[in-house]
Amino acid sequence: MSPQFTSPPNSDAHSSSSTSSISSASDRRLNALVRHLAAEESSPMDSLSASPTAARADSVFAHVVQGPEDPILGVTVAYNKDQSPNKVNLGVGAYRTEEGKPLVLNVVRKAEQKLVNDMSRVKEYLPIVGLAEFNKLSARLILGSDSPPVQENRVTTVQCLSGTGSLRVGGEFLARHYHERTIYIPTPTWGNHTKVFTLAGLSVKNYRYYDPATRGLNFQGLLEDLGSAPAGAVVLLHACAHNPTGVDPTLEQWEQIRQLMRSRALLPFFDSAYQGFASGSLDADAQSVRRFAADGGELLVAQSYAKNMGLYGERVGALSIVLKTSEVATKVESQLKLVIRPMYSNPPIHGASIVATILKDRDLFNEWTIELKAMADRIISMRHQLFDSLRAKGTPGDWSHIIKQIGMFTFTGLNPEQVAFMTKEYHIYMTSDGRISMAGLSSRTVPHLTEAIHAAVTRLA
Ligand code: PLA
Repeated sequence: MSPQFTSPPNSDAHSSSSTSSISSASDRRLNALVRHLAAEESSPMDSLSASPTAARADSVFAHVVQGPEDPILGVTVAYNKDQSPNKVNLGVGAYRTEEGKPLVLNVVRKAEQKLVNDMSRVKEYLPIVGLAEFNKLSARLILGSDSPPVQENRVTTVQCLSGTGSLRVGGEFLARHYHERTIYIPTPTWGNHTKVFTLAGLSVKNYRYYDPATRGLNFQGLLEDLGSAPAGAVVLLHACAHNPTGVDPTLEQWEQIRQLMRSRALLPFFDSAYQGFASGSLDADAQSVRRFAADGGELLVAQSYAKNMGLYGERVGALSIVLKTSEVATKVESQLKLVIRPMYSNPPIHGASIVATILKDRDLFNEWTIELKAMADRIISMRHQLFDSLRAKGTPGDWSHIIKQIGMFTFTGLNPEQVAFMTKEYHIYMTSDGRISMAGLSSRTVPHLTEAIHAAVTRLA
C-alpha cells in the first residue's frame, strides 16, 4: 500500500504561509511522488531479476492512449506533413519575413557575437531567480524606469521559461500563497491559459470579452462579469494585442477596468506576450500595465521575449510581481524560489544574456526598437493588403475588422468548417477558431489566401 497524503507535509521549512493552502493539483503531484518513493523502497532490482521474461512482456505503458495534438502547435505538425508547394502556415504566431522565412533580428546576432567574444563569460548555473540584470531591465521595460514601484524597490522579478513559464510560476505562487484561488480569464483567450492555471492549482472561470456580432469588445459584459467576481479574485488581462481576437480596450476603457478592479480588490495578472508588436512602440503597448502599476496597487505581469525579440526557442521571459512594500517583495521572492527550485532548478543563461546585452546598451536598444517597429509595420501592411484584396474580389462580408484588429492575429470570423475546407482545398493552415497569424502572411501569399477565403465564404456560408 502506498501511503497517501491526507494533509500537506510541513516540509517547506521556509514557508511562512499556511500549508493547508496547497491545492488538490499539488496534492496529486505529491501523492505521485510518494508512490514513486515507496515503490523504490521495495527494491525494484529484486523484482526485475525475479522476472527474466520482463523484457519481452507487454509495455507497462500499453494502456496509455494517444493524446490529442495541441490546438495551436498541432497546426504546424499538420503543415509539416503537407507536400503541397502552395502550403501556408498561418497557425502559430511566429514572425516570418516577406520571403516567408523565420527572422533572427540583426541586433540579436550582434548581441550574440558580443557574448561569444567575451572570454570572461562562463556557463555556470544562474541563481534560482535567473540573471539579475536581466530581471531588473525586464521590470523597467514593462513598468517604465520612472514607475513608482521600480523606484521604490517594491517589485520582485524572476527570470522564467518565456511567457508560459512565467504564467505557470505566477500561478503556482498564487495557488500556494494567495487567499483567493479563482482566476478569471477572457472568453476567448490563448488556449493554453486554462491548462497552465488549472495545473498550477487555480480554479479557472471566464469573463466576457469578445462580441462576435460587432467583432469588437463586449465592454458591458466584461464590466458585469468582473463586477460580480468574488472580491479578491485574480483576473488575467492581455497587456496588449489580445490573442486570439486582436481586440484591445481603449485607454479610457482600461481606466474604467482599473477603477472597477481596484474598487473590488481584484488582483491583476497581466500576460504581456506582445509588447511592441501591437503598435510598434514598447511604451505605448505597456500603457495598460503601467496604469495599474502607477496607482499603488499590487499586480503580476508575465513577460515574453519570444515575439518582440524573436527569441522563441530560447525561452526567455520574466515574472514580475509589484507589491506594496520592499519587505513584502523580498519575502515573495523567497517563496518564488521555492516554487522554481523543484520545477527546473534555475533558468537557462543564453537567452537572458542576449536580452540583457540589448537592453543595457543604448545603441543596441535603439536598433532593437527600429527592427521591432519594422516587424509591427509589416504585419499592419499585411492587414491592409488582405483587406484590399478581399474587397477587390468582392468577397461577401464586412472585412474591416482585419484592419481594425491589433497585433499578430486576425480573428477572421471563419467557422471550423470553412477553416477545414481552406486547409483541405488550399493547403492553408490556421487554428480552427478562424484565427490567422498575420505575421505568417506575405505579399506573395495574400492572393492565395484571398482565393481560399472567397471560396470558403461563398460555398460554405
Ligand atoms: N501568452 C499569450 C497570450 C500567447 O499568445 C503566447 C504564445 C504565450 C503567452 C506564450 O509564449 P511563450 O511561452 O512562447 O513566450 N502564443 C503563440 C504560441 C504565439 C503558442 O501557442 O505557444 C500562439 O500561436 O498563440
